[in-house]
Amino acid sequence: MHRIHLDSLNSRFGRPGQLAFKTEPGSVAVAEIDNELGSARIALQGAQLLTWTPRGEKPVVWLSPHGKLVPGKSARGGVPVCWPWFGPHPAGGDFPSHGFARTAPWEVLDTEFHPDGSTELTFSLLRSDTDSALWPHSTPLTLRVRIGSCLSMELRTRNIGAAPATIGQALHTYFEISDIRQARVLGLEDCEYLDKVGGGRKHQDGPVNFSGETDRIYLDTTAECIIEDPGYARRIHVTKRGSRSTVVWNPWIEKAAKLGDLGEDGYLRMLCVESTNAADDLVTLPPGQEHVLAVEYRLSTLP
Ligand code: TA6
Repeated sequence: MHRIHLDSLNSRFGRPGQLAFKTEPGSVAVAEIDNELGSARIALQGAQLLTWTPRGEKPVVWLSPHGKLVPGKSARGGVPVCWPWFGPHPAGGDFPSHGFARTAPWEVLDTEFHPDGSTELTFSLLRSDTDSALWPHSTPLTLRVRIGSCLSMELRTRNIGAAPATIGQALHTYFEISDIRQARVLGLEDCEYLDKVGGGRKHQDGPVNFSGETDRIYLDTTAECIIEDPGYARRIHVTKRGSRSTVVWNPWIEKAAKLGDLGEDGYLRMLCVESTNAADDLVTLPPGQEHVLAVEYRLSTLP
């Protein structure tokens, strides 16, 4: 990113001691937030939140130590914004998996420094001719992120075109945990899910435990999910709005080795619980309508 652009970002939106925009050589610009309630880093590429650590806590959003930030590739970890489709494109071909928003440039629209000490940034996706070929719709996309003792995000799609637009999307969040073998996810009991590893549609009996590659789209659920982490003696609460599907993913050993960017035993330290509009939960937006996919993450202690 050009020095001038960085200087302009800092003069327009920065606040000494709370919000600064920086970039590593040959990398992308990153907003660094540090307030009394917590800290976070958000890349302007993909408006990808990279890390979030509430004050006095261990990081809650995981970032691979090997997931370098390079132009055109989303970092392994954080919160990739999957849009306007989730997973492989229905038409297949050379459409990028999980859409193009997570690797596209975004701009900062606004910042707000709240009286409670939290910091809020709003980003807007910059469209290009290449992605317009992939996505021939006029659907401005913004992401609002509020960094405090909780983390909240709102992904807003507006259809200003003349035709309906059907979107799939996800806030594809990697949570940091002490050990996947001890962790479990509550809130999805008795849900049906699409098993992307073993195939088929299955029923969830009890909490979700992990003993191998796990890649599931839970259907027709608006439930709060709770990640229980005995090693860190904490729960991570994942609440959502505007979503009726939740994805739970851990690559385990072999898939992690194939991906090659989770680091040594990285799979042990991460767990994706993704608030999505996926599978039979796609959103069809008539002209003039908008849709918000929103999440909030917070901690509580696990006795
Ligand atoms: O959300 C789970 C998933 O769809 C997995 O199947 C796996 O592909 C993961 O996303 C990561 O995808 P990525 O394209 O970021 O490597």
